[in-house]
Amino acid sequence: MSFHYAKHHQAYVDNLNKLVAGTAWAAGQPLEKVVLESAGKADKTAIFNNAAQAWNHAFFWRSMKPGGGGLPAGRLMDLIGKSFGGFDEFKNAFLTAAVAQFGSGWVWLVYEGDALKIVKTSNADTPIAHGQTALLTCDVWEHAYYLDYQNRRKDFVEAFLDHLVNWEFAASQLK
Ligand code: MN3
Repeated sequence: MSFHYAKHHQAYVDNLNKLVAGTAWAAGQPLEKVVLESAGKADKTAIFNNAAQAWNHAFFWRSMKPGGGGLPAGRLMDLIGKSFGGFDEFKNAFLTAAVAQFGSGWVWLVYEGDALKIVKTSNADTPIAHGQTALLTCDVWEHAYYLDYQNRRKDFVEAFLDHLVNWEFAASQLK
């Protein structure tokens, strides 16, 4: 995690700062605004990739806490029951999506249309560029797990769900 935070996340932030320097629309603007204004624009791909990766990583760190895991509570647990049929079903669906993401990307729990969904995004893509409210994410790029888990992506995502997930943070993102 320290390598991931200090090297990978830092590189996206440094690259983004270089790319937006001197641009009136992006320099000094909120990160989410830069992500939304560069999404889907062919002439802004490099800025989108670095801005979205900076946003996704910041969200990933907030999706975890020391001694996390366990079960969500309250409205979030109710929504998990309604949307997936139960917590175990949610967990299986999240793990399946994480393993199924081909190549680099992210697995997310999102809130859309009064239901929860699990979505995968490729590379830097992010649910906020698709009008979805992100509640939780796990980075499934190889750099996220290879130092500790080598090829065992599923073991990494299981450890994330069992020991790291910050359900209070996820609940706080519900609107
Ligand atoms: Mn990463």
